[in-house]
Amino acid sequence: MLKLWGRLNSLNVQKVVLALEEIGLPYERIDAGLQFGHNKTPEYLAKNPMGLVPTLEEDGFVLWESNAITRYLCAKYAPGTLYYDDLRARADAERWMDWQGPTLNNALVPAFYNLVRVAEDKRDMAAVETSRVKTIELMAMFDAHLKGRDFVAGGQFGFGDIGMLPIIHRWLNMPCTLAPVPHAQAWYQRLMQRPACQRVLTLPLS
Ligand SMILES: N[C@@H](CCC(=O)N[C@@H](CS)C(=O)NCC(=O)O)C(=O)O
Repeated sequence: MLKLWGRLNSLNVQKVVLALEEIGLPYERIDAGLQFGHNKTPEYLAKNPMGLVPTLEEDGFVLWESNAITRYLCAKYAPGTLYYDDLRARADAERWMDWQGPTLNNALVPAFYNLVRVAEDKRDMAAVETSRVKTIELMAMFDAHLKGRDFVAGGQFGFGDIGMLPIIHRWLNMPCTLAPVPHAQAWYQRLMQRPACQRVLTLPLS
């Protein structure tokens, strides 16, 4: 059986769980990271030298990096559906997915961390504001991309949507003032009709 290490409040873990749930694969998820620990033990580091979550193991094959795991699962278990046959659709989705981590998430982290994980009297509100403004700017780019598209790669739901949903869920539920993103909002509502998305994105931000 597939084994996945990672806590469910991590957006990188959420991507992989969404892929597993959308595909309908049986898997075991073991809580790891932050309050659960385990990710710095020698046993875990032997699988994932970064000591981060998620990590997937499939019959002795170990993979880390959430985007790589998500794409691997979709390519292996959902070719032609979650894993687009069309090379341009695939590249388009990969682009947004790869932009999400180093660009969008890096912009969002200071606001998320301070507003969600830091006690009110210890928050760096200047960092929150810089982060909020930068994320709004980046979200406008994703919103413009979704204009006239039902899904990230066009007309077909696939791994690009899975890769983007957790961070958009986080942003749209942030306790701060957001700018309107009507196309991203409509896409988010469309995805949240899906039973797998409803099952995975249930926890409040933490
Ligand atoms: N690029 C990596 C980033 C992994 C990462 O930063 N994971 C975070 C959670 S989102 C983590 O493990 N943090 C330490 C912890 O949870 O203890 C990926 O996409 O898998």
